[in-house]
Amino acid sequence: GGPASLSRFRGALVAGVLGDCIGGEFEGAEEVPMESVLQHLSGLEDETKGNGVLEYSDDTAMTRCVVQSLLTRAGFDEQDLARRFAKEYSTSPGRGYGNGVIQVLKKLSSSQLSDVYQPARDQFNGRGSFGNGGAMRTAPFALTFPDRADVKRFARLGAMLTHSCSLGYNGAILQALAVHFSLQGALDLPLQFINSLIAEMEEVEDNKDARNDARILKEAEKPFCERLHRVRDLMNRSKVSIEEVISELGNGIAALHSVPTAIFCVLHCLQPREGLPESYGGLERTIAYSLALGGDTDTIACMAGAIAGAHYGIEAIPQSWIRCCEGAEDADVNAERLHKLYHQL
Ligand code: 8NA
Ligand code: MG
Ligand code: MG
Repeated sequence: GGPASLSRFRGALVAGVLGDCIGGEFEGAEEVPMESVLQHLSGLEDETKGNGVLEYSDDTAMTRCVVQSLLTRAGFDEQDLARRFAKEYSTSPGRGYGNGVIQVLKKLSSSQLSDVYQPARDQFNGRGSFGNGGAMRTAPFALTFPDRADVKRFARLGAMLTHSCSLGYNGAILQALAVHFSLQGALDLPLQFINSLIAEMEEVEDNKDARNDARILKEAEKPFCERLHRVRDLMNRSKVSIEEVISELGNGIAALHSVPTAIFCVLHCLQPREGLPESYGGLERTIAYSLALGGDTDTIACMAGAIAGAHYGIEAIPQSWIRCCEGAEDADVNAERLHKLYHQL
């Protein structure tokens, strides 16, 4: 479809869920042979499976809160979103949340909270979390607001409810921007796509808080820009090993070690690659490749899935995969609602 078509919205929201559900199998594994990935994926085509046998985790649980809040409030409402996060956690605490964020979610349930951003600020001795929990749930902002300034502003605020370190919320901005550009068809020109992201992040990281956090954590002056330059170097090379991707970009739970990685997965899989089945389309390649990196596989595949889904559209997603994943049908229905809201705003 054309820019911001319904197919792209459905692709983005559904493929994000699939990445989470399918990636859960390998979460935290140090090494994941591609053979195991392909075996896991071909198991999904087995007709006896289906009906949501693969459960979603915190990534999708929180994304669903963002979607419901944006739809119900027809825009961003931090009080409403904070309430939804807290309620979701108290209803299903076993979805695999990060160790730190659980404290925030418990505090957000308190009725006498005057500032919903305060619990996040208190994390890690006042430094805030740099985990990828803000980035993993950020795609709906790109699917709600057509204006790029709004995408950036609300992705940041949405992440800051749990992640007050700039390396956490700037990762959420980067992920939202990647979905935003992909939705416009920008992945048709991959080099322009990565250059646009770098240009945007140059601005986002050009402030005192970001520089201060980067210095304390001994990162480059503009950490996400530096990583995006590495992504551009890697994507211009004809051959890249999994080991190099992991050592250059990372596969961990920090936003800095996973958002640029997810973006690389999408770019790398725009074309057929050795080791991936020829029968696979780009979206299948992206999910498979993300899992083969190991580490925080559900979250990296969730983020890569959302970006890739916005590019390839819903038609690129195998029906059998959708049937296997809890929450995929819901995501499809909600994508249509977001598409309507987006074209109203
Ligand atoms: P978070 O805010 O608890 O951060 C995750 C972890 O990052 C923390 O538990 C800390 O270990 C570390 N961390 C973050 N900020 C700091 C800091 N300033 N100083 C020191 N350490 C810090 O939770 P989140 O929502 O960001 O976490 C998201 C990830 O955790 C997702 O991958 C999600 O799926 C989940 N998860 C991951 C794994 C895994 O093995 N990769 C397992 C279970 C859950
Ligand atoms: Mg998870
Ligand atoms: Mg994870």
